[in-house]
Amino acid sequence: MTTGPGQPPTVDGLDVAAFRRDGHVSVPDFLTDARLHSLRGWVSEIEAWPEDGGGWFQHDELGERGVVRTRTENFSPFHDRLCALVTTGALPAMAGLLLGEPAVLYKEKVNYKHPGGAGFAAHQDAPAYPHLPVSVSCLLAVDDAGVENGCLELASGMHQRLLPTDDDGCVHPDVAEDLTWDPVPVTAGSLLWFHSHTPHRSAANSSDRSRRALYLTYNALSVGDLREAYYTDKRAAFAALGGSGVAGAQRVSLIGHFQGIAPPRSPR
Ligand SMILES: O=C(O)CCC(=O)C(=O)O
Repeated sequence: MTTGPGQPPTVDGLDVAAFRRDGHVSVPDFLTDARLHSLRGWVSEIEAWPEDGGGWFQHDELGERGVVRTRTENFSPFHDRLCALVTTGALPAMAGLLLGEPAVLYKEKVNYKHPGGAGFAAHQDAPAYPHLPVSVSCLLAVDDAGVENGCLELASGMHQRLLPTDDDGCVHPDVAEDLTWDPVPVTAGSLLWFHSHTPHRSAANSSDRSRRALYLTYNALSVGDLREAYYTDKRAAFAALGGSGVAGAQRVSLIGHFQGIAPPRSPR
């Protein structure tokens, strides 16, 4: 880590000043090829975990090509290697620099966005993370992400406040329409950090290539270690919905930003 008078700290290519200005910052080539290869293996393992494993969340969607996995959440207690990657070393250190104080993991997920997988409506993460005033999230790209397979699109410099929302907790469509959206392609093994108030959205995957990404959310440790509280509350909210999905729109979060369709329920 380096610091200079009046300068924000930097670590391994993390441009803290750019993050403060834009509400997001990329770190290209964070993983070596060998580490990326390992990560891809671990992600394939957790994608194949059964629906009901006693702790993690699996969410699926019904796409044009049938039922595909959309998201796995809360995987770190059940996968030692992924747990080490997301809770020790460079990633929490970078989160700490962006937050300005030591950081702790709040939640973790993989979004798979397989071919035909749906996109996400414009939203800020803060309304979906009710225990926290502010957090930072890290997208760790498992595959190259571009416009054709539904990379993130961000509105830069709009992370100072919460924007008006619709009934789903997403940025109100009238407001979203007036924002300037930039696609942010990332290469596999790279990072894209963004603030919990940075508006973002993404399109469906219209390509033949999956667009898998880890999303790791950290908060200031001084606010508390709230991971258990988040997952307890998410489990209760989903139980109240009657499962991970309701007929029609699929629900993967405390807000209704996901634009995919819930698969038909299998009879019990
Ligand atoms: O994976 C994407 O395309 C967007 C994900 C996202 O914004 C979210 O999960 O909150």
